[in-house]
Amino acid sequence: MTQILLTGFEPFDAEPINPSWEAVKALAGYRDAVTSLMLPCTFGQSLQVLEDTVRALEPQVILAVGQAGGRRGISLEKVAINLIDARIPDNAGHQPIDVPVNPKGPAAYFSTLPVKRLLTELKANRLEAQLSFSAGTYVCNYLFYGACHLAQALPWQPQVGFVHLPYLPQQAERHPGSPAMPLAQQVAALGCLIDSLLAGGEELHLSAGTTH
Ligand code: PCA
Repeated sequence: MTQILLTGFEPFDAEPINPSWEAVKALAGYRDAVTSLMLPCTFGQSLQVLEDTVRALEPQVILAVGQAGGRRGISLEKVAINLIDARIPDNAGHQPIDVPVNPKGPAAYFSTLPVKRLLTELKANRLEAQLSFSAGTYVCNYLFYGACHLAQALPWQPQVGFVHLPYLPQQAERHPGSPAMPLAQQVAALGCLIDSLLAGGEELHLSAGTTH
């Protein structure tokens, strides 16, 4: 049975809530495949907790999720870069600037999930979504890069992907002009991604113009 490790982050940046953990929590045990894990929004510790869990659980898929306030719809991240450039301190008060995630690692990793196929499935379910070519330079990109670096060195080579979620409606009220998506839709989107990962299938090599 395929095991999927689904991670979300604790709230950060003075928000009382993080949609990633709210949605990930709602999917614990989904299709007997999902293990939900909350990660601290800190450099260092977030990746350590992920690595410990991956080694214990040996999942075939690591799907990490985070909040991207201000974005519209679901962002399927294609690229993790080897750079930390923190806009604000993390939840432990650390704010690294211009340092690599891993000094010995490559400049970037690509997601090993079939992101274009996943995008077409989200759209077929009338869920607003797009590919993204930047997961930022904060804790989410750090975790995504670290998970990719870890996975390629593990004997069973789990697939790794990252999804950014927009604000929930109650958060957007405090950020005028920011798009929002109800929690039920965010949960449905992650459920749709898990269903299609469990169903399997190859990546679709459509042009970006077709999938955007
Ligand atoms: N979003 C932040 C870190 C935690 C989260 O949910 C980011 O995009 O880096």
